Order: sequence, then C-alpha cells, then structure tokens
Amino acid sequence: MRVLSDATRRRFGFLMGAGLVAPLVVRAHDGPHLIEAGIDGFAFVPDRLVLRAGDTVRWTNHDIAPHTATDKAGGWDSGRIGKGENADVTFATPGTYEMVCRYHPKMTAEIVVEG
Ligand SMILES: [Cu+2]
Repeated sequence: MRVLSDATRRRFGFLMGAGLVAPLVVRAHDGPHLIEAGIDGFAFVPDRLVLRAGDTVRWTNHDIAPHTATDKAGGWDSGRIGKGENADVTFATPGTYEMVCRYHPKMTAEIVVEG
C-alpha cells in the first residue's frame, strides 16, 4: 500500500469535504460500470477519468449554460447537455481520448479507457 504524505492526506480530505472526488478509477472486473461525472463552473469534474472498456460515463451539467462532452478526434459526442440534464457515453474501445466542449473549447478533459 502506498503511503501518503500528510500534505497529500490533507488535500484529499479537503477534496472529499468539497465533494469533488468522484470514483475516478474503477478496477473491479464484475462487468460494466456507470461512472458519474459532472460539469461545473465551465469545467469537467473530474478532468481525468480512468475506466474500462464497456463502461459508461454519465455527465450531469450543473451549469446554466449548455455543454457537450465531445471527443476531439470525432469518435463520440454526448450531444447538447442542457442545465440540469445528463448524457451517457459508453466507451467500447480502449484508448486515451482528449475531450472538449463544442461550445467552450477551453473546457477539456482526458478519458483513459483500459482494455
Ligand atoms: Cu461548454
């Protein structure tokens, strides 16, 4: 088991308290998972996700503005996600995907899909 420094522990505790730590990594082998993620303050939260092929990510938009979760390479797209709405994307193919919002190009994130 990895030993965390006090500073790391404090930071993690802070993030947990702020509700910002989603289940980032899904390691179980008991079938596909649904991973909840958010869009908040014109940012994908979290901005990096590691999942397994077959998993689905559900993005919920907490902003007033609409957003999208879109593969920069054009392989997949959530479509428009309005205020309070959510959209699912299922990742069948392993790889590392750079994600962007089509309406706000500064909103980026990385999706790592393990085989
Ligand atoms: Cu956006």
